[in-house]
Amino acid sequence: MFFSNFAPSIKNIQKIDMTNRTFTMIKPDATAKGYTGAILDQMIQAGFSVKAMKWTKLTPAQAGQFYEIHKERPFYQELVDFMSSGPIVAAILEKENAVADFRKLIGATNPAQAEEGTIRKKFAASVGENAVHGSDSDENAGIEGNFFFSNLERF
Ligand code: FUP
Repeated sequence: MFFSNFAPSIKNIQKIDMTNRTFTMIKPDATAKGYTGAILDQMIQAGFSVKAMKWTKLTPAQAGQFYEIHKERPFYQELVDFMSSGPIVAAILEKENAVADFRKLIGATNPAQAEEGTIRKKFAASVGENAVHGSDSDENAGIEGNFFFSNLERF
């Protein structure tokens, strides 16, 4: 019974199209301030649906691996320390044109430059502690989603 439910879907899951999906994290500053519910609500109100979600905390090694692309940047260590400092919510979200629309919804990396009404404008304190992450390409959305979720944790 168990296997008859799962066996056909294994092939389908491998073929999941990430074109309409993005990956997000609600970062430690926002979870600590109690903004998790309000941020998730804004994402859902904007038309994104949740395909995977977990409440977790990154080790410094895991945060370092996730942000490997920024390894040579001056803010890397600070970023790793911050991202491993408290719990986060990681999620895969689905919507047509997900990556671009989500970047628009969260606003500029620096909340001081973010447009009115965006998640970072409303909930972020600074460029470092900027409340949320959003993937910057379909390819990275796939990589980042795979970093957090197995095929049995996404639907
Ligand atoms: P974004 O794609 O908007 O999340 O921004 P980046 O990929 O450029 O940066 C990733 C994270 O590094 C940011 F969310 C916060 C951190 N960062 C800093 O702390 N200082 C900077 O000057 C730039 C980025």
